[in-house]
Amino acid sequence: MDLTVIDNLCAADFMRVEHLRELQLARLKNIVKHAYDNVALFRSRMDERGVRPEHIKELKDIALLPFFKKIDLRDTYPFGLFAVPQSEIVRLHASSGTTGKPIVVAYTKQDLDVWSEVMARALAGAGLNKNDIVQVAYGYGLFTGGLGAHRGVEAIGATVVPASVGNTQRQVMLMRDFGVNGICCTPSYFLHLIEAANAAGIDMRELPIRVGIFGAEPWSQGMRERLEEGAGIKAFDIYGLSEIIGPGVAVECTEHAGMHVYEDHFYPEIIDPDTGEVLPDGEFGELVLTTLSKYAMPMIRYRTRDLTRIITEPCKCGRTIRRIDRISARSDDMFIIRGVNVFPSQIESALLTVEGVSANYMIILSTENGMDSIALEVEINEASFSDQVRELEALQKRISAAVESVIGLRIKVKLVAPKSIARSEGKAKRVIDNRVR
Ligand code: DLL
Repeated sequence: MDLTVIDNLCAADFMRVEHLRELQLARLKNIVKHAYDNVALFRSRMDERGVRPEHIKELKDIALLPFFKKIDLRDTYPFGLFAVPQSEIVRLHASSGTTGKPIVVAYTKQDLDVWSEVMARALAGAGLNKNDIVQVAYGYGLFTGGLGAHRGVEAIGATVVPASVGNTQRQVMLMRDFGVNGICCTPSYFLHLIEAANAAGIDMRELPIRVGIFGAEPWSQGMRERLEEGAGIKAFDIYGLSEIIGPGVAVECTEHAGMHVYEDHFYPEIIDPDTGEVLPDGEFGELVLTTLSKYAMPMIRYRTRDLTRIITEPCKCGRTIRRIDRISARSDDMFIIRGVNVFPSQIESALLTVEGVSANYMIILSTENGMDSIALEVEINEASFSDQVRELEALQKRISAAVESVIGLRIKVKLVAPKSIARSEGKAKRVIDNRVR
């Protein structure tokens, strides 16, 4: 694919807003009819509400439609939400989740083309092109990260290195020997790659790598600074979920001021998670997504559990597709300690404002005297490790104060030796929950 083809591909990012809304409405009508005609659960939920596909006359009529949740995918496991015959399905993916059976998602050939298109737009928007070599270090397999990024790299005509996860030393060697310019992986894994490179005497800042496309887990501004400084790159936040397509639902442009949603394919709404009421652009709430052009398994008003807001101001880059803010948290990740709502991402943001700590940490929840209690284990870096006890105590206090200033709770902080917290290759595990239920 040459550069003019990529320009055409990205044209949808800059479409006149009236045209975009017309396109969204036409696609919405079409997909609602397709889902109604072919998915029993969708039809019965619409019938219960007395809503028919022809009632969708304007975009705001989307509010007439029922919501769907992860439990609906579990209840219809494995193929109950498929809207085309199996002969039309060319790919399955699955997300393991934390309990029980995985959820299964399906793609027609055309769905895969949509996925490649949005991933190509994402990578091109981050400044990658056919002259680049891009290492994909998201897991390949049932997880959508690896294969999703892979097809996007091919679609922009860049050279893909399908490294998948693991074998960290080899990843570093490939980056150096192949002169890799871009990498796609989780932010926590990239942190691990920087450490592994340093341990092998390689300074990533001296390698040709200049772009990282990081997602699949929440990460803070502090983490961004560490990754960008540690490797001499620009870091781009990419968001997605299996139920909608995989990576490529929304991504940052070079302004790094929120993620542009590919809303010609995925229609975003923000709702109040408690009442289900649709909130105006700009307000924080739960992101709800509708796939406008996915046929194997259309998702209508899917409640993601991810908390964010739609940014209303136009982006300096000129794209007309709206942006969402960094995903601040998943509503499921919240825990309540002594009556205070706490999200792991708040703890990371506070922690990484403190100098002398590494970005490797673990939150430990337990039960003490019948009450929920929280402790934070933080790895110190090599330089702080040799400090006097007095200095370490001062560091501990600084961390505790930084966290308290954000969450309003004093929590126990334990400093642990460098490299003592397990590194993850995919999504980082940040919380160990030992609470007695
Ligand atoms: O994580 C798809 C993906 C792969 C996205 C590679 C980006 C890059 P799932 O395993 O289904 O799919 O997990 C989806 O991960 O609902 C969010 O809670 C979280 N998530 C994904 N991207 C981000 C991000 C993939 N950039 C779930 N920031 C979503 C924060 C994210 N959370």
